[in-house]
Amino acid sequence: MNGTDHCVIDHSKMTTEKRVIKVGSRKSQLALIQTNNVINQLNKIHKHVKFEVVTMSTTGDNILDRALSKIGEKNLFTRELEEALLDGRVDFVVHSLKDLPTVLPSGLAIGAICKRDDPRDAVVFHPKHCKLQSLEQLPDGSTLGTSSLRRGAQLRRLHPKLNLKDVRGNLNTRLRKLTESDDYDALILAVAGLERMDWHDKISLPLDPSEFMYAVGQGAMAVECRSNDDKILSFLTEIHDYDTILPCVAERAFLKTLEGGCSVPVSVYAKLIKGNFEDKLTLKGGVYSIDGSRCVVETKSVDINMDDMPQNKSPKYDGPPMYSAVVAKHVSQQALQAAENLGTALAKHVIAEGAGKILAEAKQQLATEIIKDNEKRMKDAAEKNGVKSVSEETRNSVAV
Ligand code: DPM
Repeated sequence: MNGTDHCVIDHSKMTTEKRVIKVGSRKSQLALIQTNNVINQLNKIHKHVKFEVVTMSTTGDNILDRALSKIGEKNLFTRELEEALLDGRVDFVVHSLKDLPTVLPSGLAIGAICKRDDPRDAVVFHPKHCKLQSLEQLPDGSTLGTSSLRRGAQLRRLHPKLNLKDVRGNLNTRLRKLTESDDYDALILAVAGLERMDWHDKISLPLDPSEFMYAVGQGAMAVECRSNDDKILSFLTEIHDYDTILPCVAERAFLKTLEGGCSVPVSVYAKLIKGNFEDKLTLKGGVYSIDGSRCVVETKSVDINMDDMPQNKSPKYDGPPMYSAVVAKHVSQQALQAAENLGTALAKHVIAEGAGKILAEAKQQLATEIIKDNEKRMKDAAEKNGVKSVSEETRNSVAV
């Protein structure tokens, strides 16, 4: 078990009321910025509440030498925090929605999705290319840093003359690797992460999502809590953003139906267009082979009737109604259902168009790579340092 650090942050001037809410967070600078951002939003509404941030490392933070997709587990950045939620050490946890698996452990829910920030991906050029204005202007054979299968597949399709190279670590580490070495000509990163770090000036070129689609949930921060914790759920309502919830529920239903985790070559582009009487939700979704040579991309829309009122229909199980793990009691349940159905229908459509086979092959390819990778690592470790390193390696891959 990792050590946890406690620090009490009194975000309110008034300390008369004793209520303390414990908030779990990863330790990275971006994770803490996101956690404090949510706390600040809540503090504006609930002035007398005190928040205590409990930080911990997750598997994803500890394994830094492999692409996420090669670690072979789904809840890399969330598991340790979810354990803390389930045993009551924390009351809620702030995540990037895109790092939250579509199926959460039983007893947990997404209690809020904050207003979405810019969901686009962006190119961050090496300083030596600072004058360039498009990826086409890079010399053939230039190297792009990304460990995302989704980014990789789209880049291979759009820019076949560029090379790809894995890059891992938090944002600070990645940007250091870009600027302090000659290994990469550019990185592809999410605009939202860079902006939250106040690194607007590092964004060389945001990518148009109608050409380069983003990841499910990208750009939105989410709050995970216990699904039966009514107090926390209603406490979070004010920051739970209608315009963001519906696209994100549709996106997550798409990914869930495809049975994809966070590390599959699946991309989306969603839009909610508000009307006087009806909103229109449109979802475009893509599934790619890892080499980018094949893909299925389709679009579907649904009208969402604003007259539908929130309902407290009692579902089959004990907890609140959930749509792709999201609980939103203040939003029309029919609207949420329509969004979820849209994602599911789009997934079924792309599967019928051949996406199921593409994904199954991608997963098979990944599984083979994981096994090969692990065997090589075990062998290397044994050769280098003898038995001690092998046991260390086993411990790292099993218990971190
Ligand atoms: C997930 C992916 C990546 C993160 C895969 C993907 C990017 C990994 C990489 C699921 N999580 O996007 O296809 O490029 O090697 C992550 C970032 C943010 C949340 C950083 C980033 C910040 C933006 C946000 C890592 N998770 O994508 O540049 O809140 O959406």
